[in-house]
Amino acid sequence: MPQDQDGLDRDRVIAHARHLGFHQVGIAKPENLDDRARVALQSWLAQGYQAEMAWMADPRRADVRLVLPEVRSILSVALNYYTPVAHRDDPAIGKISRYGWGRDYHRVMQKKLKALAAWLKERGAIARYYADTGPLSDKSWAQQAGIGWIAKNGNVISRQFGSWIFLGEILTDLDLEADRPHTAHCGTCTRCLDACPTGAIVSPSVVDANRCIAYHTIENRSETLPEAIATQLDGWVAGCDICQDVCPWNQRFARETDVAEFQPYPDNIAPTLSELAELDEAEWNRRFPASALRRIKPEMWRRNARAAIAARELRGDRISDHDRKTEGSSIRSDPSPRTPIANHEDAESTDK
Ligand code: B12
Ligand code: SF4
Ligand code: SF4
Repeated sequence: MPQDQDGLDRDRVIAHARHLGFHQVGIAKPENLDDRARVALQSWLAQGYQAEMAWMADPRRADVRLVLPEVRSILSVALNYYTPVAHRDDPAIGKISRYGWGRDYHRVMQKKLKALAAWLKERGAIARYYADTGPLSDKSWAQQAGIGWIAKNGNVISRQFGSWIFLGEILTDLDLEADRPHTAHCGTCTRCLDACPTGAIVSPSVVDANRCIAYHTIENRSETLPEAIATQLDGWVAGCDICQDVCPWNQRFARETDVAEFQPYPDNIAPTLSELAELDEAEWNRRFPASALRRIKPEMWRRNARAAIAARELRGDRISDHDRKTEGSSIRSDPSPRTPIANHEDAESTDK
């Protein structure tokens, strides 16, 4: 592929991506992925921090050329999803993390990526797109492409939007001029490590999924949650935003998205735990159409909500009689949240 196929240079590609609505766009080179990133991924896997997410060990994740041998540039894109709505700190209410409040980000992101890839293909380029849908390390490419830095809380933080951004990529054979990798700006801050209630951020940027509330509420398919997780839910039933909420960069840089589809579905802002503890298939379909939260099956919602109710009872928080009735045995007596969860039947992964 010549450098300027049909006049496709870096500025034109970036301008078109912006025109399609991406909030940030950067370019990385396949050969430039820092060796330290590969080593860190291998060490993360070696320590079992992927829990039951076996698909994380796909060797293509460490070498993008195994995904597309012709790749010469990686376009990394970001969409801001922040909406200025606060979580309710009410013992009867379940907390759903921001990423899942509105329409499924995979759909929103893929629609734009598909349009960008089609535009590139019409001009003779190879273009393949991913939005958490392939064995790619979204955060590493975003950091390489200058979108932001991989922060101590394990998320990419952008100077324009904080960490409330979704990431995606297009792999192309176009030889486009790269951006400079983003520098890190956490400094000596440790707020996220200190705030994580389960000690899941085992060292700066390294998240042990076995200890992470987001993993257990979204990915863990077991009947019960480990006790050390369940007792720390503090109302979180779908993901967890604690390590992002405490981040000073988010308090400074977050600004409302212009993507209407990311505005919260009304039922997602303050669902009662008692309702979620009894969620059936029909209500699940009604509440979560075209939602990333469909990854959490009805029985997982019930498990999470019952565990949250039980945890609040243990802490002596006042909850309604109705909540008491629905409280179940969703806490597994397991002293170690690091123990990988057995019987994880569903091999479905975000890497489709
Ligand atoms: C597996 C996974 C999870 C797991 C593990 C989390 C994790 N931090 O790895 C679980 C289920 C816990 C999870 C939770 C969440 N996730 Co998630 N998840 C992923 C997934 C599929 C892979 C991430 C991954 O590769 N992890 C493995 C580790 C080893 O990789 P890493 O953190 O990228 O980087 C490590 C090394 O590579 C190294 N490294 C990387 N580059 C470099 C460079 C240098 C110089 C050095 C020294 C090191 C280094 O540092 C890290 C050390 O372990 C990505 C999508 C994708 N395909 O990439 C989404 C993704 C990371 N998740 C996302 C989101 C939104 C979340 C949640 C916020 C959802 C929620 N609210 O509950 C939480 C946040 C939890 C947290 N604190 O990280 C977004 C993050 C967007 C952003 N702004 O960064 C992503 C990118 C999806 C997307 N396309 O938008 N997630
Ligand atoms: S998402 Fe929650 S449990 Fe996971 S690392 Fe962040 S604060 Fe800890
Ligand atoms: S809270 Fe502090 S250490 Fe954690 S990600 Fe934000 S700036 Fe970095």
